[in-house]
Amino acid sequence: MPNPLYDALFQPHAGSEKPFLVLKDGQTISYRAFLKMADGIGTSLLASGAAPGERVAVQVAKSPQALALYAACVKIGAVFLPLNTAYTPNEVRYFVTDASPKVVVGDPKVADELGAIANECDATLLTLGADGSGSLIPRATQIREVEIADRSGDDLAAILYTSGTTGRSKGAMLSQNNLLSNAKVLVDYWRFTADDALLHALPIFHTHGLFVASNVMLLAGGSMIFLPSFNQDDMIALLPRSTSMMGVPTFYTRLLDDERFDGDLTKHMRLFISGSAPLLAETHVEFEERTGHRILERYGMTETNMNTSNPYDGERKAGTVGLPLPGTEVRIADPDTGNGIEPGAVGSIEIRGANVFSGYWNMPEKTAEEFRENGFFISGDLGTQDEDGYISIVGRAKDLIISGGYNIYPKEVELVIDEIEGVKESAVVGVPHPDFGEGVVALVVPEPEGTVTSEAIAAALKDNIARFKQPKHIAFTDALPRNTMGKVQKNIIRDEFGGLFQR
Ligand code: MCA
Ligand code: AMP
Repeated sequence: MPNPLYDALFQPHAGSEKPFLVLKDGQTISYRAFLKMADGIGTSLLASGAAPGERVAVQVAKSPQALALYAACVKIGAVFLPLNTAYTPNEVRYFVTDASPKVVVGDPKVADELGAIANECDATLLTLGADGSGSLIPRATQIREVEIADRSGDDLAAILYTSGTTGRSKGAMLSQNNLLSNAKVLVDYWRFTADDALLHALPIFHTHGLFVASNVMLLAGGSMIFLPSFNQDDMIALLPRSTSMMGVPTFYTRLLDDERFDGDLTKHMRLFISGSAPLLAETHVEFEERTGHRILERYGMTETNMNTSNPYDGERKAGTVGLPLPGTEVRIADPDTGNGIEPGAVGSIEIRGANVFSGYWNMPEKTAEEFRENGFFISGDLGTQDEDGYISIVGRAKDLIISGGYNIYPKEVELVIDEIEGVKESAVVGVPHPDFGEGVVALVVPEPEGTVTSEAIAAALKDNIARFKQPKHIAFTDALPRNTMGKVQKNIIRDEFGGLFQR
């Protein structure tokens, strides 16, 4: 029975003893062993009610088993719904309620909280810990080879939630074809082969680490040096065994801050790729001076996978995100009308192609708002295109902060702060941060007689929103700067706090 994504990514490796994952301690997991792990997990999922088209929500630490859980979902046709491990139970409740999965897989350490959430939504809770154990993993004797579910390219493979400007997260529905078409283009464009060993230190609950890195390596038949998270010493130790690396800009600035990181350590590397957040041109230049390698920067979104990339051969222009990928149309349009604008001018970056998602889960109106009638998806990013076709991202039409590659929507944080007793209103902005690119700052207006403190605000945020979204600095003011229309002038706040985190 056809299942295009499984047939392309996993099935070709059945029985292969080639190492797929190489772990920090040197242990290797062959493709065959990995697929067997996926069969075990598939057995458990099916027994717990997962079925083709049903969602499986997952909040677990990165491990070989966590990746095999993705493979299992593809095989049985369930819709994989990964969640950031930093999300609080409150945040997870929203996703689970919205997506109504049949199965929730979570860390045994938070089984009580997640169990209660799963219960409320009639889902079954299974557990998977960072060490790869838990009720998701059946005993060896119980493992059966599960059948490959019949799926078409238009069937959903995954839902990934992205925060919304209104504060409500939206589930981007990604079909098998969205993922597969993009993976095929990227393998080709970036010349990945079975000889590649990708240094993988990204989380696997987002597009970058899951689809861009893992799907590409599976399709190429290469191996991944699979680290639980980014750790500087591990990176330095394992770079010499890798041929390629994908990372957010923070990976690159941290490596450059380390004097052990030099040309010798990277001399056999084939490719360094950066994305998810802007890579400063100066990082690009410093990296080349130190290592002789030019980082290849690309641009993508949860809703679209990858859209543009600097070329493998040819000029990798610092400060640009490169050229539209084959099969993807990228245009710069008038943000208000969607009409064409003069070449070189700043406009709305809009995307059309097989990589573009089909819409937001249960949100047809939101979906309609973000597409033009001619099928172009409005990215919310502002950019220009130069005479050679290279795109540069110069700003955002959406009020978004990107911190260490994670997206934070100010509205979501403001809504929580505004609920706190003694707070009249607040404005949350991102300002330059040497490690994370942008750091979150909250400017708070207390009620006239209020006695609210930054400690009280931090305490109230603690259980509500993920740590990475919480302000790294809280300041108070009598009134927010507003223009004559009453709109908060966030640029003034950004200017005021611009130097806060600078070294
Ligand atoms: C951790 N912290 C952060 C972040 N990460 N604060 C702000 N922004 C962050 N990104 C906080 C923690 O809450 C903690 O706070 C302290 O920093 C140390 O935490 P730790 O876990 O030790 O941090 P780390 O391991 O050093 O993590 C930093 C990191 C990580 C390696 C940059 O955030 C990361 O792996 N980022 C990658 C994100 C990613 O994959 N994005 C792709 C999205 P405290 O000490 O105060 O408790 S996909 C996408 O964007 C599109 C599709 C695309 O184009 O790719
Ligand atoms: P996400 O919603 O997590 O998928 O984040 C997508 C957003 O990340 C895009 O809309 C861009 O704003 C940003 N992004 C991704 N890659 C780059 C890049 N190379 N340079 C600048 N911004 C980027």
